Amino acid sequence: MTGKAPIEDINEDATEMVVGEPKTWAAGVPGVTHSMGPAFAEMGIGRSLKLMTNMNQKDGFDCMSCAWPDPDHRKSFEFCENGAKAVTWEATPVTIPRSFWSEYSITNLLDKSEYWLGMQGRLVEPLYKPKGKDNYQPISWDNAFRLVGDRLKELESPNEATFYTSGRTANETAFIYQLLARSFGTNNLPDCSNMCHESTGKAMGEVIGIGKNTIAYKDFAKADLIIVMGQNPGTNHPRMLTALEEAKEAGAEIVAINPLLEAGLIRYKNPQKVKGIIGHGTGLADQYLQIRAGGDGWLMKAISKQVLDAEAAAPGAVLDHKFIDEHCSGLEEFADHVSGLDHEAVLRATGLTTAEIDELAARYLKADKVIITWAMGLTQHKDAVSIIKEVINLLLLRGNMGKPGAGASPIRGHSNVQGDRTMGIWEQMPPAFLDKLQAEFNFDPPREDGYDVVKAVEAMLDHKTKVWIAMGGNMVAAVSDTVAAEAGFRNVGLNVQISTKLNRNHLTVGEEALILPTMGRTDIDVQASGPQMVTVEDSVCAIHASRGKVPPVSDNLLSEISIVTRIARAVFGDDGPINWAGFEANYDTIRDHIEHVVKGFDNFNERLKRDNGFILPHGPRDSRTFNTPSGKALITVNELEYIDCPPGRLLLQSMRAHDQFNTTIYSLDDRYRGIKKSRRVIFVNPDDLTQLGVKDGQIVDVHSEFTDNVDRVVRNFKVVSFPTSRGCAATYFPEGNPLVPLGFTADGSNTPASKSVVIRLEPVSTQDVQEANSTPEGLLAGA
Ligand SMILES: Nc1nc2c(c(=O)[nH]1)N[C@H]1C(S)=C(S)[C@@H](COP(=O)(O)OP(=O)(O)OC[C@H]3O[C@@H](n4cnc5c(=O)[nH]c(N)nc54)[C@H](O)[C@@H]3O)O[C@H]1N2
Ligand SMILES: Nc1nc2c(c(=O)[nH]1)N[C@H]1C(S)=C(S)[C@@H](COP(=O)(O)OP(=O)(O)OC[C@H]3O[C@@H](n4cnc5c(=O)[nH]c(N)nc54)[C@H](O)[C@@H]3O)O[C@H]1N2
Ligand SMILES: [Mo]
Repeated sequence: MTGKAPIEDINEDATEMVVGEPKTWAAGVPGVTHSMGPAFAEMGIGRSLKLMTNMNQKDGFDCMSCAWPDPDHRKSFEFCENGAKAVTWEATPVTIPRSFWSEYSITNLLDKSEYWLGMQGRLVEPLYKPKGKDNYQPISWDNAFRLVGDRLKELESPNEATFYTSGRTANETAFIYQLLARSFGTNNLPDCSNMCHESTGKAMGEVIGIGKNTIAYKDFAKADLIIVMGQNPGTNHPRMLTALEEAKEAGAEIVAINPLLEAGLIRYKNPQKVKGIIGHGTGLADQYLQIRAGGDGWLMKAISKQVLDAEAAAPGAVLDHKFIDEHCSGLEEFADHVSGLDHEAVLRATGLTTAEIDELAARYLKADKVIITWAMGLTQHKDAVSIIKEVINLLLLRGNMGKPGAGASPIRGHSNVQGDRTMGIWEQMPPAFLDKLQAEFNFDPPREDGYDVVKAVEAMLDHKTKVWIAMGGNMVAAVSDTVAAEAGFRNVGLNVQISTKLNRNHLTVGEEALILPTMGRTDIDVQASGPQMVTVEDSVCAIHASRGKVPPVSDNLLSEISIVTRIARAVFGDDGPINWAGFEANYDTIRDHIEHVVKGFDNFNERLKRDNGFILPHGPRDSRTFNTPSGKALITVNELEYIDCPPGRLLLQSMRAHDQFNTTIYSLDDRYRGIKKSRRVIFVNPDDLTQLGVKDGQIVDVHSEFTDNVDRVVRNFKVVSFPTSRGCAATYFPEGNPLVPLGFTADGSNTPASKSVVIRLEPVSTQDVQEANSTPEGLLAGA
């Protein structure tokens, strides 16, 4: 099916915004109706039900909306509102007609919003933008692959090519994609994880030897205390609310730490229960700490100090001495360091009161089993790596690791971002992995580190990148410093995007560009040996199968694996040592290689067929073993940053609205925060508004302030008075990205520090806004 009524672009006008009261609970009946209504309307009832009843089921497909794990006992509907949106967006039968590409030039399309681009329907034919032309035009698959092969073979150095990955990519695809890059000769494998949980991987990798969740799903129901930090599960991991509800019913306390009051953390109405449909639902947070952004490391340190003080008062009764003696190092230095912690500095950095901090310490000391979960509210700060190390310190002191109901629980974002890493998507894979790759495939993998996301943009700006290949994603919109990123992408010789839907990255291109349309997770994938499945790894290291359930919208679509293998054959031919054609014909052959190269995948195919999946081994979780140089978990001393905000300035974070998936915008609304009809919003505490002399509802330009003195600005945002902590403001990403300088990244992980940006607001007159709005603007064109 091609086309339905033309999609009107949405008006990116902050003056159109409708602001209501923020909600104090999440999900419930509106959650269900919000999810099913659009699905039925867009896909028809048959296709919708087929998809919804197969989502996250054992023989179904894995939801692509987030990496939340599945419970052992799955319900017949195991999905949330936002999962339904993601599936509907992907499995829409609407396709982009061929006439579209002559009708719209790239320059025209740059004026359209991400919403409009994504709503045009599925990409169904390969497209080529030749040198000197401003339009994409259809190209055959054969010619497309020949072109990519030729351009790669013409390079002077393999490092002139970069291979980006977005975290939806399945394990099998990721494995052969990194194999393609490395056998070509480069470690330039940036991925969305560089912008996401890289700080987590770096911190946990250093101190406990592995960057992944130390708990299993069932541990939630066994915990005494669950601390949810820097995470908005009501929007980004809605099924987590069910796990929290179950934990609560089993007696756990829940503490939320977040500058914003987030509806999903306050109260939950489970749409799958009668009680959720009528009545008040479950109150979730027993304590809600509205922390100053970036203050979490200070808070953790302050709680650790209280733990150590309690131990001093009752020696032997507070710390888990057995665990620390056997498994940890660094306690003495840490105790010494923390004893000098300046309480006033803690209050200033956290914005909390002594009473609030004491209450959390009392909860922590009372609990035998504690889980701390976190996401982007911790990872995207300048000293994110230190903040996360402080979380681990606190857990280690009382042995909250490698026992039931306790542990560190970073909740991943993209549905397979964790699996992609396991498969070798990383610009700095360790030598042990490269050695195995060398032994299995008989070539010398490059050993020097490649580009991460930020370095990839810098390389583009320096004209060092001739070929860019992206397995999904929309990096130009996802990365910081939009203006610099767009300039970088225009320097690339050939930009190849393997995608399901149109986005901004297809339009910010240099001389030549290709769009290679591909199947999504929902699509049935049949190859020479029959129907195929792929696998993914969720946040708790569970590997499971995913099988598409609906026929692809066009016979012309290729699977991601077909595309990768055919690019490889265009480069290496068919006589090389790697049997790329065999990979395409039967994905089991890829899994056989994974089994030989990646630890934990023994009998991969067999276990998959027998049990539909398995849990990967994990030293700290399974046996309290730590793969660090000393074999111990490290309790570490970290100097923490205090982000100073001069008078008249605010500390800005950028986060997701309820109706978006990263750079994909489903609508302009953010229901739980009471925002409708525009995303150009900046949330500010009412007392700060009074102090700044800015009115609720005022239209402002937002300028960020950095020492490089470049004026980075986004224009015409509406100020909304909101319950966020004092001195802090919030806006949405990607709209906020132009404010973050490319070089402003977390120490140690190089993740854009998009959640601690110092800004000032400059009111503009409504007349100026109207004039500005009469010129068409793309979603990101406010910069
Ligand atoms: N529907 C939907 N689901 C998604 C996504 C999506 O876009 N839409 N994206 C997926 C991806 S890739 C990811 S990584 C995850 C992201 O999941 P989240 O991390 O929940 O995403 P954000 O919207 O960035 O929310 C960050 C939260 O941290 C808080 N925060 C900000 N700064 C601080 C701080 O300094 N301290 C503390 N304690 N809190 C802070 C914010 O107020 C906000 O509540 O979600 C995944 N799931
Ligand atoms: N300021 C700020 N910036 C941020 C963040 C933030 O919180 N604040 N969060 C960061 C985070 S956590 C992340 S993960 C990144 C996200 O960065 P990316 O992963 O690069 O971005 P997405 O928006 O998830 O990518 C969406 C595109 O993927 C393509 N796609 C969708 N499904 C498929 C598929 O099945 N196969 C293929 N091949 N393509 C597909 C579609 O074309 C779609 O337009 O953004 C980061 N940027
Ligand atoms: Mo993410």
